[in-house]
Amino acid sequence: MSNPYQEALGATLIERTFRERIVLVGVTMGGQTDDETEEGLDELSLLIDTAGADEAARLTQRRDSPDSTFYIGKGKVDELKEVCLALDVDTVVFDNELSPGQQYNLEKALGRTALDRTAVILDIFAQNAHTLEGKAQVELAMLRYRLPRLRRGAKAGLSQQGGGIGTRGPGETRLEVDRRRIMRRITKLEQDLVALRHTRQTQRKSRGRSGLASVVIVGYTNAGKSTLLNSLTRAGVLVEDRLFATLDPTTRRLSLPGGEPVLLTDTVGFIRQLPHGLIESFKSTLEIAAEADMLVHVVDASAVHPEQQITAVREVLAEIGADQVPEFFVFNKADLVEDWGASLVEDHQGAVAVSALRNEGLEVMMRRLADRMRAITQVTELMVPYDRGDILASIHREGEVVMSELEDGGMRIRARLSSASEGRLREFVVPLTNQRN
Ligand SMILES: Nc1nc2c(ncn2[C@@H]2O[C@H](COP(=O)(O)OP(=O)(O)OP(=O)(O)O)[C@@H](O)[C@H]2O)c(=O)[nH]1
Ligand SMILES: [Mg+2]
Repeated sequence: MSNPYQEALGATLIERTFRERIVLVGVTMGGQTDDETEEGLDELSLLIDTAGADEAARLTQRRDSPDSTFYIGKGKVDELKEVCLALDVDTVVFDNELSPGQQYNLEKALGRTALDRTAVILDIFAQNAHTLEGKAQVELAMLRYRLPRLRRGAKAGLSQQGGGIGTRGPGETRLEVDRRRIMRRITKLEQDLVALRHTRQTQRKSRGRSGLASVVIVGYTNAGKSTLLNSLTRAGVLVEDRLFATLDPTTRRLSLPGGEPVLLTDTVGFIRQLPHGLIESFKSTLEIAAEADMLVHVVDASAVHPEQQITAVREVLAEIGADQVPEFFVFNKADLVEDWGASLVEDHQGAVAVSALRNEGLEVMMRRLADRMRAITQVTELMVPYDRGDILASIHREGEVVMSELEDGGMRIRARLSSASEGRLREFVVPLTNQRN
């Protein structure tokens, strides 16, 4: 823009309309510490920043249980209103999940928009979905979230105050129309997604026939999953220092050293308290992880509490039925970590430390991954004499036994073993030529 007047106007417009300012609210409950509440709010602050807004202030309260009307106490609601007035803020966001009723009551009492963490995550997802399937999944999640909250929304809530919610009137009738329209749209989206899921399954089956194993990168949002895929395969996936930059999966072929090529997929990241509705709507995307042969679990080793992020990721994996898939830990952003503490890598068997950004540690990672893949795909046959209970025990401990049979000379076992275990057990391995089929 050349006109200085227009430039100035543009700048003001951006200032006024672009970055909304928001008051954050956190509640410390039960055995939680104040630090945990603050850390939750730090993450919420990142989320609203990603959604395009700024934190103006934060308010916290300690409670035994949520207030059924407002989530926080009435006194705290008054305080919240004063803070909003003083800072000229129109929106508050709770780090906890609000029921539709609580959300409505808060908006009425505050005269402002009251949102929860779920609404912010949905907003980010809506901004970042690009494929047909991603968009449909996000829209479905948003409509399911909106349906029980139809009467809310600061403006709707306020304008209906006079007439009284729940009384039959023009507003109510419109509400019913809206509700029916949304329900029809939900049904349509569900049908579309079933069809898309079907297509995806067919594609997967044909990939399965290609015989390539599927390795899926999972992990907390912003851990560096897309950076890793790019470094390994030059996939050119968008990398951003923002949460949920990736929603739609990308798959590339990756040749492992001395092994078969595999298909490596980068997909949506997880977060603490990932809204259940989103998980439900993203089923077809998340299925990729559940059906993988191996999960590469990328962890940001420079995070304040990497272990908590691991726990959060595992909770989501369990919810989508991917907790039985073998997991390979990759501790990323090693370049940012000076003190590894005693145990991060040691505590997780077979884990490696890398810097996906600087291409460090990736060769070791690839070799380790190749070894793990070999272990889960290749079956070794062993003959173990009866008096070697120690060997039998270590095969069961270190590998996955697919068959064992009593024979004259001892126990014939077929098992999937890592190359390290196979090396140790070399004297018991039956040469291919002597194997039974
Ligand atoms: N210092 C450092 N930064 C890294 C490393 N790997 C990734 N990053 C940065 O971390 C941020 C997030 O990286 P992404 O690859 O987008 O992370 P992601 O896990 O795909 O994140 P989502 O798709 O948003 O869930 C970016 O700013 C990257 O540049 C690393 O090894 N070291
Ligand atoms: Mg990503």
